[in-house]
Amino acid sequence: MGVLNVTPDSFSDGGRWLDPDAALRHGLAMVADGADVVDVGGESTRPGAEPVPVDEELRRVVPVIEALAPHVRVSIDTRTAAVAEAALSAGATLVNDVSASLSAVAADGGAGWVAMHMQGDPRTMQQAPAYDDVVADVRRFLVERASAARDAGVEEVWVDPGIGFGKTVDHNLALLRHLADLVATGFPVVVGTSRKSFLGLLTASVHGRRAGPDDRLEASVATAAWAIDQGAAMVRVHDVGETVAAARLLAGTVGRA
Ligand code: HH2
Repeated sequence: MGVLNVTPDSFSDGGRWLDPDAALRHGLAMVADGADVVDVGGESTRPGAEPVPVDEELRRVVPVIEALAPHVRVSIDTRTAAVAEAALSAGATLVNDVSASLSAVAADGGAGWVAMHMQGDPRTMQQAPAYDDVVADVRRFLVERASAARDAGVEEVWVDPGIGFGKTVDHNLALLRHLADLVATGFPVVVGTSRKSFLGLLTASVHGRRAGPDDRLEASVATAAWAIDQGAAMVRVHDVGETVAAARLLAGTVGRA
């Protein structure tokens, strides 16, 4: 899943794809690089981000979805029902839902649904994240939401631990280390580590400085490869070509039976 943020303020690519033509070109480039899905988002959910008015979110994403949908499967990355509905009408077939609350929209529209775990909301989620047992708590939440969605008629339900959404570095690492627990639920798992700030902190111990978003490629690819190896069915990434190359390398060498 390639990330296409049509926003002025996303943490790593804010402002780069705000122009619809530039967004379309970048989406098609990710397809050429091997993306099976392009995830279009019109609202940043980085820590501290403020909500975007619905009209503005629609203005950003709908033209880009209409232009991309004939070429590739499109998912809509939103927390807002009206935006998810409009995106499905424009040609998206997957609702990527960081709020894990829009399953009814997916059911009504005959679309797939990604339920992601988030503690709190983007404005405040990194202030003091706390869990009894992060792996068990996230798993329980996702199985509850995913099972309810399936019972309500959503045929394609994915789960995502929500790396960086109300989690400390240790929480993120525990979720990655125990990804197999989530895979064992039987729901296909999506993982998004790409360029996230915990990678900057991890590489600080290697490089002696904290890496910025554009300097987290190796850590992004390494953690995506780890997720795939642990059984994730999809990884959400900015750097599609590099990630696909790494995944193919592993599948064709180490992973070959
Ligand atoms: N992460 C982000 C946004 N959407 N969706 C899923 N399913 N999983 C994720 O981990 C995930 C997500 C945040 O990353 P990004 O879109 O690059 O940044 P921003 O929220 O600033 O636009």
